[in-house]
Amino acid sequence: MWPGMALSIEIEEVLFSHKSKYQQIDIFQTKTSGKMLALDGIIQLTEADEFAYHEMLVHTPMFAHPNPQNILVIGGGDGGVLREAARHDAVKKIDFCEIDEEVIKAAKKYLPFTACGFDDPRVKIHIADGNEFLTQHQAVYDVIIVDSTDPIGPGITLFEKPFYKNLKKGLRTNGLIATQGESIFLHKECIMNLVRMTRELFPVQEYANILVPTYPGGHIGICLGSLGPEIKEPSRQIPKKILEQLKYYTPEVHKASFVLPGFAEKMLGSG
Ligand code: SPM
Repeated sequence: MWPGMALSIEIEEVLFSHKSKYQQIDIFQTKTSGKMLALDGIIQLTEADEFAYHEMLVHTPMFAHPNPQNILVIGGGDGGVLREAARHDAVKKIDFCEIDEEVIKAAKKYLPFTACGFDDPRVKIHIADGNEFLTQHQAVYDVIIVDSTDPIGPGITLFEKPFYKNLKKGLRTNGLIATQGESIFLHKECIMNLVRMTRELFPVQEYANILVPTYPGGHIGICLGSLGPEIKEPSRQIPKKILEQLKYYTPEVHKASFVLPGFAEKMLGSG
């Protein structure tokens, strides 16, 4: 995924190591970044900076939507996205679809800081393939959030057009999607493809950038599509109760995350 580059994080202890039906799952105690989850050797989160990714992937689409009630989360068995989505009082139901039950089990045991939303009464867990799940759930959701791994291994179909078509079909009027959007420096082809697919399907499409030091390149993006609401600004006041709980997302950061460096703006300008 990033030829010629490596990211090293000093490990103090291996807490969990297991090969599931789908992937190698490892949880480490790091020296300076707290606990860390890796899937197939790729860092998914560290305790030190997971808030940046999870807050932005969730609150950007959730605050762009005027009244998000029915939510679907695909992937993200660590529970970080669920934790953030559950902060919204408007939410009535969260379907959580994860292919690998073993990730959920390991997160509940070793990553309680992300795996804290599974018992919320609004959450229904589905152990299933996200794409197949969507074929049976059409016109249901206000916001769909895809917290995928990279486009290798079990997550590969989540970067393909049939999946994006199904995401659109899963939405109600005025619905939005937000998907893991890789790195503007490291994955140009992949991002251009994501943006092109989203633009072909959605009247509104945007790409946001987030600072996350423990992802390669120190950043990661979100690809967003909307059937109606504008995305680049929150559509409503952010409740004080939520703002006080957050460490990265603010209404100003929401807007600023869409201001991309010149080369990326040019790259994505025409899709
Ligand atoms: N809930 C955490 C799961 C994280 N999902 C995204 C992981 C992406 C890992 N690769 C990042 C590469 C960025 N250039």
